Amino acid sequence: MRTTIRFLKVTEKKQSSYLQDASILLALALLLYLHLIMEVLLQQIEQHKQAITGFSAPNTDALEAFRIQYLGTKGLVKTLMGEMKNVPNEDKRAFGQIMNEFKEFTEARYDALKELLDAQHVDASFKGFDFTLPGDNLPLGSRHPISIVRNRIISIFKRLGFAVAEGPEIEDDWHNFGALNLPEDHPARDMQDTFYINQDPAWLLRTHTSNVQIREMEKGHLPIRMIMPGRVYRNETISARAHCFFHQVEGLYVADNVSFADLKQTLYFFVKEMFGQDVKIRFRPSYFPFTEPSAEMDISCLICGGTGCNVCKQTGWVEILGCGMVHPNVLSNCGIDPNKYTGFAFGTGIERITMLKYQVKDLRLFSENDVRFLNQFTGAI
Ligand code: 2NL
Repeated sequence: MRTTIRFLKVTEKKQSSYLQDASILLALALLLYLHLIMEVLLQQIEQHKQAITGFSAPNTDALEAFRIQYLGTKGLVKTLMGEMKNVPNEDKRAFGQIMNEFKEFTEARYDALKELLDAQHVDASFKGFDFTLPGDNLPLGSRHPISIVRNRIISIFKRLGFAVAEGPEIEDDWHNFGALNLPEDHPARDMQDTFYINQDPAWLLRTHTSNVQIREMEKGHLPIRMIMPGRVYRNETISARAHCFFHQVEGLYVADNVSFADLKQTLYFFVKEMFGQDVKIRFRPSYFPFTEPSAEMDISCLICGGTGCNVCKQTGWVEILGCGMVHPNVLSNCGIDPNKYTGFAFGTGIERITMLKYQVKDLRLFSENDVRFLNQFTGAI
């Protein structure tokens, strides 16, 4: 009984040991097989590389065939990448690196083939081309007359020590009207004259560039010697003499002891630089709510020299700007003591000056973008 048991035990032991040996062998075989797969894959990749290097693409069809065969969604690179699942775990990293390198190799070859083809294409299209022929003339653009005149005005005033200031085109009631001493019921505030913003009528399109002067004075850094060029908006019916937007230059000089004599001499210098040394000026009393006293300035007619013609309506004079001494209320509205400081201000339309200087008869020409008009300013700066 005992021996039998012993025998049985021995047999069991032997059997299990054989089984173990067999499974080890099997595992070894599998490992060998998998490594063989890896070997085979590497050999295949080498062969593919040779084929890729030898590939030539004489035309775009061949190039596209290359792309589909190697780099397409069902192409070789993708297919080989799919073999990753058959690679033993410890080789996956190395295989991944080899495949990445293969992919980059194939893409680089594709780029090189494409570049070669493109270069051939360019060469072909220039075949028989005479490079000594003169080139086509490019049409030369011209600066807009309003810009030409604005720049000229800026450069004249710059020489008198005036800086340039700019400000918002969408403005509130205070900076466009209130601070300028315009009473609540002033006609300029009317919907008929001013564009109000529909969504919020507290905002409007500025009707002059005086808003910039107000903003500069509110800063409180004196003296102020500045000009304010910019676009302004008024609700007017469009005609040869009026438009719903135009351009203005306003000027402001606030300091100790600024007088009407300073105003006259500054503006006289400006018009002589702008229109020529022979031009004469005259001042007529006028009224603006923001200046006191106020005046309008005329220059002698540039067309007839003062003898009378259509442009000056036989008077010999043409109106060019409005001006005056800054109203004390405007100064105090901006926090400047009117008992300590005085100032002069003026305003003029850039379109008006441009029309006089270049004899433009219709205001609409400035905004129609007709090259037959604009081309006449080629070469002017
Ligand atoms: C015109 C008249 C003028 C001003 C504008 C001005 C601005 C401030 C204070 C006082 Cl902040 N005045 N500007 C003064 C007089 C006339 O413009 O006919 N413009 C086209």
